Amino acid sequence: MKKLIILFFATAIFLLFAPSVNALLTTPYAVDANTVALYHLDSEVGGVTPDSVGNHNGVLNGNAQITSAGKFGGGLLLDGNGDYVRLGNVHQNPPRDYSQGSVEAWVNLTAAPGYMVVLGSGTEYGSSWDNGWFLGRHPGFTGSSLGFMIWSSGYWRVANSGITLESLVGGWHHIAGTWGAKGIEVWVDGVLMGNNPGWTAPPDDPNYLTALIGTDSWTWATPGTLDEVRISDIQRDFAATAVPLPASLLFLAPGLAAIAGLRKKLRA
Ligand SMILES: [Ca+2]
Ligand SMILES: [Ca+2]
Repeated sequence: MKKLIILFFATAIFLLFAPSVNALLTTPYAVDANTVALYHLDSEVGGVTPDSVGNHNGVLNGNAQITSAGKFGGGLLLDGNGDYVRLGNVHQNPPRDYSQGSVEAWVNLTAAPGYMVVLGSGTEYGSSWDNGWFLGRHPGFTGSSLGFMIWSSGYWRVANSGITLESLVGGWHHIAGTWGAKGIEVWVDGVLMGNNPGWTAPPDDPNYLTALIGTDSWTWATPGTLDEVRISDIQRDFAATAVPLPASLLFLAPGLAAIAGLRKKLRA
C-alpha cells in the first residue's frame, strides 16, 4: 500500500511537471492595442495587400506576388530581385509610439544573399540610405549572421543573432527584432539569440519616409516567401509560449497509479 501511494504521487508529480510543449503561434495574429501594422499577406487587389490595422496597406512592387504557399494561408513570394512591398511610414497617420517597438516576420528563404533585408525602414527604395530599423544581414555590422539594428544617434546599433542566413534557407522560421528599455534584441524561432542591452534609445527619425517588406533603400532583396509581418509599438517577448498539458492527462494520474497497483496485486 505504501508503494502504491508513492507511485500515485510520483505519477501525479510527473504529469504535473512534465516538460510543457513550447510552440510559436499556430494561428495568425489578431490586431491588439500595440499593433501598428499587420499583414497576413493572404490576398491582394490591384497590387495592394491589406494592413489588418487598416491604416497602411502595402503596395506590391516588381514581381512580388501573393502565393497560396504561405505559413498561414497565403504568403508573399519574392524572387530576390526588385521585389518588395512598400508600406509608407507606419508610425505616422496616426502617430504611434516610436520609443520602443518590434518588427517580425515568418520567412522561408530560397537563398541567402550577402546583403539582405527582410524588413527595413528609412528613405525610398533605391535611395541608398537606411535610417530606421534593419532586420537582415549587413556584413559590415552583422557579419554572416542575421541581425537586427536601428539607426540611433547617427550610427547603427546592433543585436547579432549569431545564426547564419544560410542555416535558415529552406524552411519556415520566425524572426524578429525589438528596441526599447530592454535594449536591442534579435529573436529566431522564439529564442532570444542576441541583444544589446546597453542601447535603449530608439531610432532617430519617427518621420522616416517608408518601411519596406523584403528589401531596403539599398535594394538588398530577400528571396523566398514571407508571411505574417507585424510591426508593434512595444517590445514584444517572442519566447515560445508554453502550452499547458491537457487537463485530461492529469485525470489519468490516479488511473495509471491504480493500474500499476492492480498489476502488482495480480503478480503477488
Ligand atoms: Ca498569410
Ligand atoms: Ca523581380
